[in-house]
Amino acid sequence: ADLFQAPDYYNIDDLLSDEHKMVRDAARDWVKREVSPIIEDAAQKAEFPKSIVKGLAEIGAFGPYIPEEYGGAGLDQISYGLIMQEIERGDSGVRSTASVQSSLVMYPIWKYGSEEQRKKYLPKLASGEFMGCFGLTEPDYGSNPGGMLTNFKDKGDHYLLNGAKMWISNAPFADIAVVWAKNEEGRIHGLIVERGMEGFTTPETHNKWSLRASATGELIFNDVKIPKENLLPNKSGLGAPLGCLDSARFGIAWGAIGAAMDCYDTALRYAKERIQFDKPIAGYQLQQKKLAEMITEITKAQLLALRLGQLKNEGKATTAQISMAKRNNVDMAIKIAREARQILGGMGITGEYSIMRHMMNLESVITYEGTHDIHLLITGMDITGIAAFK
Ligand code: TGC
Ligand code: FAD
Repeated sequence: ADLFQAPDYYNIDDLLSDEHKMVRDAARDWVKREVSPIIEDAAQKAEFPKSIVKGLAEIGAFGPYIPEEYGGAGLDQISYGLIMQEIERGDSGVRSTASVQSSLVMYPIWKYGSEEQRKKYLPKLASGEFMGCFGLTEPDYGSNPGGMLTNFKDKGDHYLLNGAKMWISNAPFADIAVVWAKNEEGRIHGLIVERGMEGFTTPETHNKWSLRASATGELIFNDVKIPKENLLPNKSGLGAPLGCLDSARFGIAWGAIGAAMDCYDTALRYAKERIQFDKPIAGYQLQQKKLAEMITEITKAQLLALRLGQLKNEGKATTAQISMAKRNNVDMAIKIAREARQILGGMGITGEYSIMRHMMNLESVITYEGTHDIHLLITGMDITGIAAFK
């Protein structure tokens, strides 16, 4: 892994600014130094490596595009994407932590929060002093979050929150949770719930075969008193959480490229060194087909992500365009992981190489932030004008 060469078959670097390359290279070096050496062990032990939180903050992974006045890195969307790509080259679980902190916790506080909320939370989230999580999914409402049951009642000087969220990344250690719940009229609002509030617990989800280096848990609210100033005042309705997902899905479209690059790089190197029947297996057509298709798909995914980044910078990227990139790029990465694993033969199933870990991680990535199917239906709705969800 220390010799990682990032494929750039179409000289995409020429389309990046000096700042993009600087940000990307800083993230790449940090992942090489701080993540790659420890991540296999963390995944085997099913532990989130908390020691890397400070480094994630230093490379700008917490709120890359949040303005500097709130502690963010003040970068553009392509820089955000490149940081996610480099982190996910290390591990999708680490990228999940960064995605959640940036797009699902900092973004809603920045976009939908009051000035007091921004000042109170954003700088601490940017520095990693506070870690956050995002509670949308419930046991009975995954792809269909609009049906959520979690609710809050107005009790005069506070709200009373009840319900449960499931599959929440970062939940077991998060200091704050951005939670989506319905008011008495059934309108969805975002609430900032803090660890320590009475009636709020975050049990960890065990026995995952995927994203093992990321901590996942539930959020349980049992008559939790929420101060009124913790409601996000500036947007409500399902569109509020879906707006956060647009930003997180954009980061995942880039992140998946990183996982794919690492699998390709590992498989290419192995194929050139591994001798069977007296020559390197890279010299056999069957293995070349796999490798040639991998670099083709990575290149297409890079161009899709870059164009999406340009649109996002101009404020023009649509939800459906983001869905297409998330769906295509994650599917590309999981297929490459499966092929790359085979190129390594038996060695491919061990933790000596990163491929099997990427492959298992990507099984979550293809499901969370909208499943592969849901993103297809979003494209279908966009081109036909007919929603086929229900
Ligand atoms: P629908 O009727 O289409 O929309 C409801 C309202 O929302 C508006 N809207 C949006 N607004 C802003 N941004 C968007 N992207 C929006 N998409 C829709 C829409 O205009 C409407 O507004 P209004 O004013 O008319 O009420 O909603 P629907 O219930 O039919 O659902 C559509 C569907 C299926 C696409 C949506 O529910 C969906 O995307 N489902 C997938 C759920 C999902 O992605 N969950 C992810 C949970 S978080 C997570 O997984 C984190 S993983 C950790 C990590 O990131 O690493
Ligand atoms: P379901 O919605 O029950 O889907 C099951 C199957 O049915 C899928 O194949 C789906 O594509 C299909 N399906 C559903 N509806 C339709 C339809 N209309 N037409 C055709 N097929 C359909 N959520 C958060 O809120 N915050 C988090 O931080 C978070 N982190 C996660 C971390 C991990 C490791 C995982 C695995 C999930 C996480 N999630 C999180 C939840 C994630 O977003 C959901 O798992 C996802 O949205 C799918 O919901 P579900 O698991 O309930 O599956």
